[in-house]
Amino acid sequence: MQNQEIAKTFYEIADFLEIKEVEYKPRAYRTAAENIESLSTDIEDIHDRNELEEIEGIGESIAEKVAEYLDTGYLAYYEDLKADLPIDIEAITSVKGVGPKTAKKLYLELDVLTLEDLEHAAENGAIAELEGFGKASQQNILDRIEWAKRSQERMLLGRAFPIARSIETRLQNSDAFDRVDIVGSFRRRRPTVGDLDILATASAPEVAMEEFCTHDNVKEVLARGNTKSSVIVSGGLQIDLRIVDDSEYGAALIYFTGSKDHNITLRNRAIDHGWKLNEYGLFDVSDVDDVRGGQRVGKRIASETEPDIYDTLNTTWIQPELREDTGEVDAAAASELPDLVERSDMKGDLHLHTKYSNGSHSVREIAVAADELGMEYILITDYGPHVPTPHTLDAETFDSQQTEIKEVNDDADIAVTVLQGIEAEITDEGLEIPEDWHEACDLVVAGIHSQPSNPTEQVRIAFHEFPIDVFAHPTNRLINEHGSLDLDLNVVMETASDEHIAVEINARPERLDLDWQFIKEYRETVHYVVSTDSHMTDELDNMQLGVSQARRGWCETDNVLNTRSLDDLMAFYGK
Ligand code: DGT
Ligand code: CA
Ligand code: CA
Repeated sequence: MQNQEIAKTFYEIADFLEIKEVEYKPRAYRTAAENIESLSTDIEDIHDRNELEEIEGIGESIAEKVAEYLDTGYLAYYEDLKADLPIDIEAITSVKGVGPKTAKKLYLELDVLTLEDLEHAAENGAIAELEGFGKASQQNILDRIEWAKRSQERMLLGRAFPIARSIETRLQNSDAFDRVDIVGSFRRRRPTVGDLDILATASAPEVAMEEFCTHDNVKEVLARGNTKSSVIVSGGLQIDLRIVDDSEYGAALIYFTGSKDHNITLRNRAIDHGWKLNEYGLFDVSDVDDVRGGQRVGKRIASETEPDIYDTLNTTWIQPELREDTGEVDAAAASELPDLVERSDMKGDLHLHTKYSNGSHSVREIAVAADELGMEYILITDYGPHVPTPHTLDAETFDSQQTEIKEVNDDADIAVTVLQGIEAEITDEGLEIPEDWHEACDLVVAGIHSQPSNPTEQVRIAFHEFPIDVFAHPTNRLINEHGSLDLDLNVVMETASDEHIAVEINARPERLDLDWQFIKEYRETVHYVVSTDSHMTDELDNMQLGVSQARRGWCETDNVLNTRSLDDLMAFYGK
């Protein structure tokens, strides 16, 4: 899986071309990078099928570059650009406000090659001295550098997903491996992962390790042994592989799934029984003088499977998404764990963009794709006026969209029901959309895409005075880019509840907004919807990411409105 690596290379090419003031091409490479980054399929498979040019935004010339990279592991065009300007452009421009041209200037004047160089230059005051910069922009860089560093250290779950799946499938299909599971934060579906942890069994561990460490995708081997190895794969992600004994697999699964705090709570539960729990098993150490005398001291009472261990500890098995030490062990002991919502419960998607705003596909294309995923209904929500983007609907495009939706609904070959909606901006004036749009829309989704000075009040008033059905990406955070709106969520959630407005769990990898901790906190107060906010058909599959966050927030089917049939959904809204 080299999707991320290629996307990153194309982002860099776009930056280098922008520095050279080449016209049009930077945009083309950036679009290609965005589309490749969001692909859920392995780009190598697409190349093998000779279908690179069928990827949205990829024409002949860019397809050739992808092919060259995949075939040779090298892209001459990129290497030439990089030789001219040997800077870590991707890292430096990941600092918000530092564009490619600024990066070039910082290189020429201050020899800034890396993010670390940039941080030093800002800390020692050199940037403020530069013409056109000053103290304020230097401080701005310092403030933003933490976000940039984080984005270098933790990969979005949605970006790690295809990489993880591809490695998992490869190892599962290999004769050298028996059992294979991805554990760690990935298994718990944290919104970002520091690395991927893989647990496996193998009859000949040396052979399995050899295969793992020498695969084409491995860029660097950090450590290599017979039971544990760490490598960096294409795209920069670290993968830790541990091979354990089959008889201890359950204990290792629990240990390496974490979280660390969940493990500590479990271990304390074991200690209360006079037992010892570690990565090798659950041991009765009541007859043992020194429990520190070894890892496998005492009498082994459970270790083969996770349920064995949880059962013996007198709790039910705990879903990995819940293992964050927020009360799940006590709930499991009382048999009161939630019956978590599942991907297969989802009947609709209530936030989708088409070509009428900045999506890549038509209403029909989105409908066909949603149909294939088995959705019962979808809500098309292109941007209304005042969303800060050039791609908003106007009277004419709104009408055309309405016509197209009707055509698709009349097409007997497409089973999914397409609803007309809108993603409206909440401004100081509330929702500034034409009166007749309200009538035409089946449901209205509203959100904030700017930085108002008092968002809580703005939201509260809009909720009271305008017919809003779903509050989109409530905090407007972008993981690894910027933080949340300064919202009083208590007020927002109470008002949403009073006004019968559902709160969105946005499934885009960089949003996953509302955050799971708040989902859990407010699940008794509001109804949620999980929506993909897709801008292309490939993104519809992000539903699983959104659902995983609802699960981390302890949501059951009842907590999530779009698990309901269309009739029941509309009944909720009194429509
Ligand atoms: P990450 O990689 O930062 O996204 O988060 P994790 O949770 O995957 O953490 P990682 O990769 O350092 O370790 C994987 C699991 O191994 C972790 O979830 C729990 C377990 N583990 C690691 N170190 C410790 C430790 O010192 N104590 C305990 N109890 N468990 C640990
Ligand atoms: Ca990890
Ligand atoms: Ca790890």
